[in-house]
Amino acid sequence: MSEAPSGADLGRRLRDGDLSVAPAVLNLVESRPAQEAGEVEALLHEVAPGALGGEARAHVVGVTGPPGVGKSTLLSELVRAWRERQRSVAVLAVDPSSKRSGGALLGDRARIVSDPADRATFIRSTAAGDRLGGLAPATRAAAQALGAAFDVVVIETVGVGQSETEVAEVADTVAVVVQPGSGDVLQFLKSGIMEIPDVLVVTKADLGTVAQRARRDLLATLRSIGERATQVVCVSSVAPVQGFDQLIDALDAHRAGLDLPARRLAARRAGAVADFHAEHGDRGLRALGGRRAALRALDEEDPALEVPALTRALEARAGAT
Ligand SMILES: Nc1nc2c(ncn2[C@@H]2O[C@H](COP(=O)(O)OP(=O)(O)OP(=O)(O)O)[C@@H](O)[C@H]2O)c(=O)[nH]1
Ligand SMILES: [Mg+2]
Repeated sequence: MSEAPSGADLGRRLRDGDLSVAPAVLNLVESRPAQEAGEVEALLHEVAPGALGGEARAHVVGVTGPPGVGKSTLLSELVRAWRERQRSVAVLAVDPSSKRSGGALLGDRARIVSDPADRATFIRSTAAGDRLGGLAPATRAAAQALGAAFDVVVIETVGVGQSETEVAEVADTVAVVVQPGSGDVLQFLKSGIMEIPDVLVVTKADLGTVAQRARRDLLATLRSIGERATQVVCVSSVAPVQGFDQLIDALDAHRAGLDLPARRLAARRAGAVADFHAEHGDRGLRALGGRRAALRALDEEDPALEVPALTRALEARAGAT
């Protein structure tokens, strides 16, 4: 048996565009023993902006929405549409099933389907973090690492209301998937419970005019709260499949309008605070003066630092106060 490649080795290979290391990268970031933490840090160091000479190439897309809305079916089609455009795609699906109470929907649940022989597609499910709607630290690390090699990295999470907030910390673009005729998203948007998504996707357009009506209602609501930038796209993920060109255009348009370095820097800082919180709890965060103070403190750190180095900077501060 050959030894597992080191974190630095994996990072260098990602930097060279080697997509075949994706499974090994996931195994490393999901590994439990604490001695692997140094390896994860070495991996992330190799794919930090300092080593890459700029931000990672990938478009990091968050896809979120309530259970059963059709996210996985949509992603099967979206991955296919991206691959037709010669873009390599990694999907990190966050599986909350251990937390799900009802389970009635599970029987109806679709898997993301992809061509197993295609080396430029990588799909992996990981367990959700401990915090409600939380992204596991492994998912954040995997997104950062794979972003150095893949053209698109998708993070799929279940939920609506809170979950897009955490996804928004990591992703360049957040797409929220909604069911036609579901009024709750309208209410969430109006009441401010929900952060405004970058793209809204109405699924199951094959079911008829109800999808177009949902799109008009969502657009009217967005206008009424002064949000004109969010695009609303209708798709059908089952035959006749439709809407995926428009969806890709909407995602690309959002990415093209981004201040990417600013968004990525904010993502790394939020990731460091999340990792610090996971490790040291509410008490640790209080020692730093709370979440906002922790984020402000990171303003003083080198913008090119990778997440584990930022987390250590927070730990040093917490120890010093
Ligand atoms: N008619 C129609 N059915 C769809 C469409 N997309 C998904 N479905 C169906 O909706 C059900 C749920 O789809 P999933 O893709 O599993 O939904 P999900 O959001 O991933 O669900 P969870 O992973 O459980 O949160 C399945 O039976 C799909 O076949 C669509 O565009 N049209
Ligand atoms: Mg699913």
